[in-house]
Amino acid sequence: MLSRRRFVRLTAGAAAAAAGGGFPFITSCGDPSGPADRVRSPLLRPAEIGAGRTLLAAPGVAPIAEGESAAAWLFNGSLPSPTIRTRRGEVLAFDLGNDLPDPTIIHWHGLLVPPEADGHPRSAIAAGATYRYEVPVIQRAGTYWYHPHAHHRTGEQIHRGLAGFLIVSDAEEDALGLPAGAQEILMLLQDRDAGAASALTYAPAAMDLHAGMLRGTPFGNGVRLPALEVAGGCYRFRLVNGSHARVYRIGLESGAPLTVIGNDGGLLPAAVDVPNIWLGVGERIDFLIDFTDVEPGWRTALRSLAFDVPGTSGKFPQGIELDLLEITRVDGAVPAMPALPPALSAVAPLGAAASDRTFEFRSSPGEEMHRINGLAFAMDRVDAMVPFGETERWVFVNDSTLPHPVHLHGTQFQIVSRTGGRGGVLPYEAGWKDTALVMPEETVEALVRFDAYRGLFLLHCHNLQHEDMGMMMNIEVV
Ligand SMILES: [Cu+2]
Repeated sequence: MLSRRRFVRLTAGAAAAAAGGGFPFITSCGDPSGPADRVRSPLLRPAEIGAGRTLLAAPGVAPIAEGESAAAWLFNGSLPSPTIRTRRGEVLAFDLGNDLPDPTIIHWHGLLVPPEADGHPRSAIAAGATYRYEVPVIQRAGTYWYHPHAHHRTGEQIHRGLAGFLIVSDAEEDALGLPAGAQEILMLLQDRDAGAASALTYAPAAMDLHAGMLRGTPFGNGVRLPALEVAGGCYRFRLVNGSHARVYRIGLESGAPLTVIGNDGGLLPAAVDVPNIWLGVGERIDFLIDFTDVEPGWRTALRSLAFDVPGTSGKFPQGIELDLLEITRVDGAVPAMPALPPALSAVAPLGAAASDRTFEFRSSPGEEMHRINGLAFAMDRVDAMVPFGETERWVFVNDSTLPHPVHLHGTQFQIVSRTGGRGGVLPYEAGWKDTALVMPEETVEALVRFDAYRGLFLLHCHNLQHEDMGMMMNIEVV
């Protein structure tokens, strides 16, 4: 339950919001291109499918706001792609069909799958072909996602609409009694151009190939400037950063804390209240907000707070303030925050590392070059051979002026230190991670152990332009 102090803080922004006038909500930043950038639309709930069926990638048309549609590339005709719900112990079985004009393949981001099901770009299928996935779900409960991973094409295919949630549940999570149904909010965060004519068109400019595509208008689940009505009580928010390059620093307009319960690899060891959350591309965050003590009509916003990053100047720089989701309390009664146990989940430390590896992420200023240890991705070159079952200490060095969200396939890792930049491991980076945000001047150390499958996996920057331009390596688990 909210303490009195928290209630006061949660409602502190209400008077200011009320004084600012009613709907439509005015964003404080973004592309000032006209009314399209101001009017909010309801956050849609993605369509859902189970763990076995067909995913057909094909051109289509999708609504991006009330009364506006855009040409898109869609899985099964949906924007965002349908949410796949599965459970530990089930089998994830899909036929991917490709009706796009380009090659594609699906990567199940965060999921432990054998290499042939991991969406390595060498597995990409041509237009008209199909690909069969059939993998046991050996995963902890958590917020995972899926998206295309064909080389040089990931940015465009995600941009045009191909990305969705993959939600895994298990008995450990069931026991917590977390908010579900209408009280579970999934939101795929992306930044785009505001207008329907350009929002889903992929045309990166030269600057975009350096910093990555940064645009001025927040979208949630494919909807421009989304809004959400909550009927009091406690809501669970599961967010994926599905943007190209945008780093979000997520907090409530009122400054009230967010109760974080999970991240990339599922539940945290313990819930933690934080004022805001850094979320790099590819990362997920899972938090609770309790609206029990606010009155109908009260309003707030989930916001990305302003922050400074050197080196990303331009029309839509990194670190601008964006109002991601307007939230309005309406009439209704739903349960308050469940009593969370002191320990949410058992996360065993990986222990002492047998060896070290260093990966230096460098983007040369003024050039469209993004490299790891000086190398650009080569489909058939193995860059590191890693022994199965052995714990290693991996050091990610960001030797550039751009954020690099570092993503590893084939396992989940544990972040143990961050030096430089933000200067420490953040409380919501505990537990299991598959993506680590490494800001400029930061060095992040992680313990890594591959103990699910042998074979070829990937380490790459999840800035989609950086990835497409070769900031990626082949990792072979032997
Ligand atoms: Cu990068």
